[in-house]
Amino acid sequence: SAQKDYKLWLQYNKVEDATILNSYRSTIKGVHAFGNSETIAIATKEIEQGLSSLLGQEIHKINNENSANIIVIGKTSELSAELQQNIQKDIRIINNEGYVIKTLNNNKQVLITGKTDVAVLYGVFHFLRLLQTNQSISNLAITDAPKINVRILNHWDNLNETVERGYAGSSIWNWQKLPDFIDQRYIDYARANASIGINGTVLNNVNANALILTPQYFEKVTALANTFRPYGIKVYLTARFSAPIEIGKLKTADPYDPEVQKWWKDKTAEIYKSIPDFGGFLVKANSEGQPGPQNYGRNHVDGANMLADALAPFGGIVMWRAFVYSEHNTDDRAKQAYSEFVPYDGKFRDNVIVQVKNGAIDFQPREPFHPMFGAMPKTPLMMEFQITQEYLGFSTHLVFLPKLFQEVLQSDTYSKGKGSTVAKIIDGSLDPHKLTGMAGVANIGSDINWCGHPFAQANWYGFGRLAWNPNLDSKTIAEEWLRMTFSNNEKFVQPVQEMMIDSREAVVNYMTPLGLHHIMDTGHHYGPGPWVSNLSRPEWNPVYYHKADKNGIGFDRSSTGSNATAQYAPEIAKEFNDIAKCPEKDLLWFHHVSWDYKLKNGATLWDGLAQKYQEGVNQVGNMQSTWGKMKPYVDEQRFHEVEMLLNIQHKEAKWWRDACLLYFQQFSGKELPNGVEKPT
Ligand code: GCW
Repeated sequence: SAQKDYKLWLQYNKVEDATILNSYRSTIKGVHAFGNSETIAIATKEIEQGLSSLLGQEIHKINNENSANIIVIGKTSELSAELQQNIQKDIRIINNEGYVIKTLNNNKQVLITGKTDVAVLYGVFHFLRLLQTNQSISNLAITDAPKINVRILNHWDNLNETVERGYAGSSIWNWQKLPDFIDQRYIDYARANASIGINGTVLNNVNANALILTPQYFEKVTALANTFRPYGIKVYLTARFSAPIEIGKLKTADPYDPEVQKWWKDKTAEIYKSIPDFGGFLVKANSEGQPGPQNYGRNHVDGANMLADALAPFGGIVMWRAFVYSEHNTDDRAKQAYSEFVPYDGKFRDNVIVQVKNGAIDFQPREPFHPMFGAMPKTPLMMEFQITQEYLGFSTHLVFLPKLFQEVLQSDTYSKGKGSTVAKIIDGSLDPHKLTGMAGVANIGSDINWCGHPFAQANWYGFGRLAWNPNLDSKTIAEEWLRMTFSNNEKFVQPVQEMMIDSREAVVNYMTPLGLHHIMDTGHHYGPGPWVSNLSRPEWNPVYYHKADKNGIGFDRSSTGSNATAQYAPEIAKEFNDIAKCPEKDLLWFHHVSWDYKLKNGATLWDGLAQKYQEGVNQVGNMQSTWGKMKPYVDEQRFHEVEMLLNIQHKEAKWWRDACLLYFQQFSGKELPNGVEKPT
């Protein structure tokens, strides 16, 4: 069953329900494929093997395209004229990556087609998902297409096999054995990504090493690009801004310097020579000590546009990160990215997209949406989520992140009035943009189970699904994933789905309730550290964020404080700014609140805070008891792994509660309310 861990959501267990199994068996007798590209070969193998395993009987290729009860796959332009006729109308309305899955009346065939081979592969995975989740496959008429163009993983992988903020072993890229040794894991990685529609990967850390841009590494990157291509995945690299100096022997990396411009043009051309579909560059510049255009008195636009000009002739893009805050800037860290970037709206080249983290600080268990969303209508903005759990208990705590992602995506920015959700901004439907994207900082490593925690696989899965359709419901995602990964038994699916959905609020409650943030121990960010105050940069210290004193707790970002609220559209700014209207989940993010302040339920802030910490502990207790009952439905190994991890999570939820309450109690000077366990 170590193999089960490795197989992710592509288990293809034999369908257990006899009625469903029989209906599938009578619908599917074989597979016919049009076309002979590598991608079609992969799609054919996937559907043959997937169906054989799901149906518990061999499903073979059928040569006669007119046979009854077969699955027909192929790119629309390669289908028979008759089939093309059948599908004409459906195909017209979808983009190049979209597909149609349609039951044809003639011989009860199911046709899976799209404009490209990769679209067919996506359609095949969708069809298999229907069976994996025991849905009906009669009278199918599905058309689906991704709403976002660039659906991409960001690996924070270094060239020495370590992974920044990685909690699942070492990097899966074996640079030493590449280019000649193609690890089976690269293929399995591409297949898993294709199954959820991910179409890009940035191989290396945003804290970049310029060596990745040397010929020695190009060979290796090319080998990976060749492996991923048939799965529809493009390779991207991070570009270290000072590379012209470090590997190009130039004296400067000033984007105004013609030699520097030429260096990047030549470098880019060199990449495209061996990787004709290279995706482009991801850049972290003038952020946390990384070099950038500001080192030369230039700005983000100058830097991004120089790289964009080098990539444009080949169709490549620049993803320029907005994660900036400066040691020289004494303004509220939460305001700095907006202040720095919003004035540049409309100044970037067409092939630049600005990559914005979901919140203004840094991947906390909860943050209000980043105020840049909605504030730069003339610039495409892409979402950056963190799938790896840097601030959410690494790969030890079970936290279902699609719930967090959905909360952000469905937040209303009001940038064009009510209903201007973050989802509509990043999918380019509110302010029409052709270039759209969503990035997820990968939680993938060399561990047998890829992600460190069996349930962390759901976060990779859910990221992909939301990048495809940012309006999906996290409940649906959890249910799909559970059925595909573990079991279709209702007695398993219902309670565990609830457990996953609740897990997000649980972590907020036992770590950072009511809008608290960034009070994790510093450096590694694991466990509580609200007392830490000795780091060189003030905004690296937890005390900067909670500001607890005898009068109360919280960061005043209202008009009486840093006025970060003013960076939001007036409708929400008003709400966040007013302590009485501010959603309680964000209260201490925006306000410094007195210990005696009355919360909506009548409790004082102190009592309410303590109760939230306790609630978090109780929620993990509930997760343990839910999981405890699932033994009959799960293989022994995964059952036991999750059980042990939940035990740690419970212990650590108490650690969080006790550490934070004992620390904050020094300021509040109040007793713990009834119902909150006293630390022992
Ligand atoms: O979340 C923080 C991390 C850094 C990371 C940085 C970033 C890659 O603590 O490790 O560096 O953000 O996103 O650039």
